[in-house]
Amino acid sequence: MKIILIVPHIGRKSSDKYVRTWMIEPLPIATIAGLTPPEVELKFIDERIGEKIDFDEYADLVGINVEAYTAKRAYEISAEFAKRGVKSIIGGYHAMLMPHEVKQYAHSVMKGSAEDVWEDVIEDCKKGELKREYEPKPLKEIKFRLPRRDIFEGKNYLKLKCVETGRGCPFDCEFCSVASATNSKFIAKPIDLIIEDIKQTGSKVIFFVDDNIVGDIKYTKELLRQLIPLKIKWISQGSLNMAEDEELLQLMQESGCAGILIGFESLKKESLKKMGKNFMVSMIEKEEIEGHIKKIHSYNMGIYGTFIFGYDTDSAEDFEASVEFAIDNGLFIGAFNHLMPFPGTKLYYNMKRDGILLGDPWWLNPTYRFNDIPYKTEHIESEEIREVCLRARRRFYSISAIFKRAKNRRGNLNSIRKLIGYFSMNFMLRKEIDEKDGLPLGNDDRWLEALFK
Ligand code: B12
Ligand code: SF4
Repeated sequence: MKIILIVPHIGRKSSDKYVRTWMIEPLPIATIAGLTPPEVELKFIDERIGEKIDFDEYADLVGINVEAYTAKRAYEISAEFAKRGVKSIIGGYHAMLMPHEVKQYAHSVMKGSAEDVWEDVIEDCKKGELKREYEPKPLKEIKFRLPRRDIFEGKNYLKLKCVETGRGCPFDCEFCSVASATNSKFIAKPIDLIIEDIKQTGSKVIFFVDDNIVGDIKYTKELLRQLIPLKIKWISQGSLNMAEDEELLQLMQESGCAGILIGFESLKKESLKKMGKNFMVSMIEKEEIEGHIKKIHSYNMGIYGTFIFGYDTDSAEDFEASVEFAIDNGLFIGAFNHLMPFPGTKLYYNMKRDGILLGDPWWLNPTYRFNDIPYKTEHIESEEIREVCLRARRRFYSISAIFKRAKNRRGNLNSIRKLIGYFSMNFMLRKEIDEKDGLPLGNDDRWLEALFK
């Protein structure tokens, strides 16, 4: 039996060149490979790194990973294989959140985590009895297995290896796909399995892809203690309340934390309340944010800050103030995104209810372009939201701001490796601002045009 696994690209601006960015091994694929019995032949194609799909290649089944931005391309791929009589199964965040839509474009949909279910898919496929949908096990019942990274052999990825220490997130931010897909549930992986996984990567540079590595502080501390002997460098994502626990910060530093992504999202209490980020509200009330940032930097950890703009409580001046705040506080890198109604999130359904979505479903709309604002608001024009975000990115990644932020030596330049990382990432992201802007989704819109007539 032969299965082809595919990660689609988002889209192409002109000719057939895809914007290359963050060339990291995709963990969902290594995870599926780890669940596949050894007698099944697996092939993996990653369109994002420029690999081409040969639709005439023999396969018993095609497995496609899907996110909102790649949905259009995933459906195109599925349709091409279907023309040749090859069945496809689609899984990933968009499949978890919009299974009814995915089912229209694929033979089968995986509605959640593949652990303990992928084996059934293979057996059903062998018997020619592939089901239209596969239900996941509840998160707490999942039996995690080791991912198989030999599937990436011969591919030109960054040295950074992805490792997962848990799945889901206990928080409930209105705009977040993870919160909706996991129903605000979180499950930690067994520490032994994580350690074994890190060792088998053979790498000393790890990206813990968890949404909040400090979600369960007691567990995190135990994990960090066990990471110390491995002498790795790692990055991850976490909430700002980590700064309230010195022992935690100490352990993060000792275990090799080089930097952490923190979702600040906004510096306005009203907007944070709307998002459901209530723990940040009290930090703003107590004026603790800058102190917390300094504390994290003092442990030699850089900060990747993310900010969101577009709530009706936000003004352009507020967002400009957030950019200056990010520059003044010496953040390593930053993301300045507009509020985005990702399909299946609370925000999406609220906007749908209020009748403010534009071109819905935007992710399939032939006229949609990366960075377009697919909703209208009363207080600010959609085009202005887009402009404000672009301006914010250009200001944050301006040469003067890159050098100003570099003055934060403890957070950004405390080793030669970090110095190289700081300048290369900042200049890469600076270049990416205009490359990604206006990117059409998918390859070919003809087959979708009828849907929007
Ligand atoms: C790591 C990561 C990245 C890395 C990607 C590295 C890589 N090459 O994979 C980077 C930083 C590059 C990245 C970029 C982006 N990301 Co990202 N990312 C993540 C993150 C944090 C972890 C993904 C992961 O590895 N999970 C671990 C794996 C094992 O779990 P899993 O993906 O759920 O997979 C399981 C199931 O879904 C299922 N499954 C998955 N695929 C398939 C396929 C088949 C065939 C089957 C059967 C099953 C199946 O089985 C798996 C095992 O159980 C997720 C959030 C999250 N917690 O998952 C966001 C997330 C996927 N990203 C997201 C977004 C929006 C983006 C960007 C668009 C951000 C931006 N504005 O630029 C870009 C787009 C990237 C692209 N497509 O080109 C959103 C997607 C939302 C959505 N509804 O689509 C997420 C969910 C974050 C969020 N909070 O909303 N991302
Ligand atoms: S935005 Fe971050 S903290 Fe909020 S629910 Fe999503 S993953 Fe959790």
